[in-house]
Amino acid sequence: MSSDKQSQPERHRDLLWFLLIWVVASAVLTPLYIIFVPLPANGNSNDATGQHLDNGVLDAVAIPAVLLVVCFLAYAMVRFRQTGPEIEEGPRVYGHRGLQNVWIVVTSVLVTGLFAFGTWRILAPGAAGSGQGANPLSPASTKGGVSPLPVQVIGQQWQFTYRYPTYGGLETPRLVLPYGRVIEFHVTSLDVIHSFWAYELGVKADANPGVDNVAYVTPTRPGGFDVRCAELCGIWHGYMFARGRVVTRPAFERWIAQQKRFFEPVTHYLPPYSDSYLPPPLRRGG
Ligand SMILES: [Cu+2]
Repeated sequence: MSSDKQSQPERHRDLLWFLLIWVVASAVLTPLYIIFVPLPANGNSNDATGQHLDNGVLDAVAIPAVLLVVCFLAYAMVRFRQTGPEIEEGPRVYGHRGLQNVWIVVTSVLVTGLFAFGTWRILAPGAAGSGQGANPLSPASTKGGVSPLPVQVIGQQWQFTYRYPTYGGLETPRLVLPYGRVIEFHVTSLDVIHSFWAYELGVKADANPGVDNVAYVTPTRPGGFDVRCAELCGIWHGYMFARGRVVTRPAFERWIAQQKRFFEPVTHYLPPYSDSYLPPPLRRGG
């Protein structure tokens, strides 16, 4: 049936059916997607939980918009399919004031809303805009006056090592963190560009030589997490991964004491703790 033969009530019925299908599909599929496609592991840290919220908000806006297009195409293909031997062209449409107004208002509200949400999320305490990065614009917020635990992440071809400046500048190839405390990562590199990516904690920070890149995270429960390099850094980049652990505070103190004993014979060969280190000349692209 071609739509120029449709009466006004028929058109309204089609519109109502289409809207009903779209609303039901959105109401069912949007929560299913948000619940079953979580990115990254929700609940492991304040960052991971925040990213889960951000993804959820974006999904809640994007999925109904995609379904609007898909449902419209599907409805038109089923409802207005022509079966006869002769294909009739439908009537031409020359704009529709009401529809245009709805389109402008809805898209403006969506974009303005996402802009406001994004601005709030980037300036909120602990968010990407508060005290993080190589040259932070705003000071970091510290919770309840407890000072953060600084942990330096040093990238080099092809592994990460970690220094704990408040524990005598101890350097170790393993990353262990206490939970419930603000961790202040200082990410840098000894040679080429790397990227420190602690997936389950929701942390990803560039590791560049000569740069002190700050990233905060508060692990919120014990467990393991993957550490990967997320920046192509040479032939063994793909093997630059390790496993980190989040543990209780007493377990963390025991681990630190054990690491200090283990590395004690070599610790005095290390340079003093610094924001960044100058690599030997041969490793500066030599
Ligand atoms: Cu790499």
